[in-house]
Amino acid sequence: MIKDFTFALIKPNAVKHKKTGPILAMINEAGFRIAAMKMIRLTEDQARSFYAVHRERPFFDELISFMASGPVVALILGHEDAVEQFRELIGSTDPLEAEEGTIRKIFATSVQMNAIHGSDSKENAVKEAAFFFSEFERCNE
Ligand code: DAT
Ligand code: MG
Repeated sequence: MIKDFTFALIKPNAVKHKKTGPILAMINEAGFRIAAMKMIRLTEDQARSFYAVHRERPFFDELISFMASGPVVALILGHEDAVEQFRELIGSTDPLEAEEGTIRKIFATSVQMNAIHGSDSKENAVKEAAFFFSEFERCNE
């Protein structure tokens, strides 16, 4: 089984605006290995489960309808220190605060529509990857 990995989700705004390819190119160029990938449209219930930790936040309902508004691309990405390295590649949650050259700086259109999700811990990477992928759907080569 792949040991050091993170989970990523290219969000509906980026998929809709044909940024999947450019974002995948940045991920590959940064040295991440794609171990699993699929395009899927989340139901609102699935989006609510995925973002359950934020259910008390004022932006939760809007976040859920956005995440269920169109297809997303789910990814398991292998790399040394995958979680930390990937959070660096995507940049801060708010694109106005994201560093130059990061995925969110380039592709986010707002805090909510910030183009991509990246797990915030190893524990959450394991949980989020299991939410989207069975073992059979992962390429561990
Ligand atoms: P991150 O995606 O950087 O881990 P988070 O876990 O704090 O950020 O929030 C999850 C998502 O919720 C984030 O990608 C976009 C949305 N969000 C966060 N803060 C927000 C805010 N102040 N207004 C609207 N949406 C927000
Ligand atoms: Mg988060």
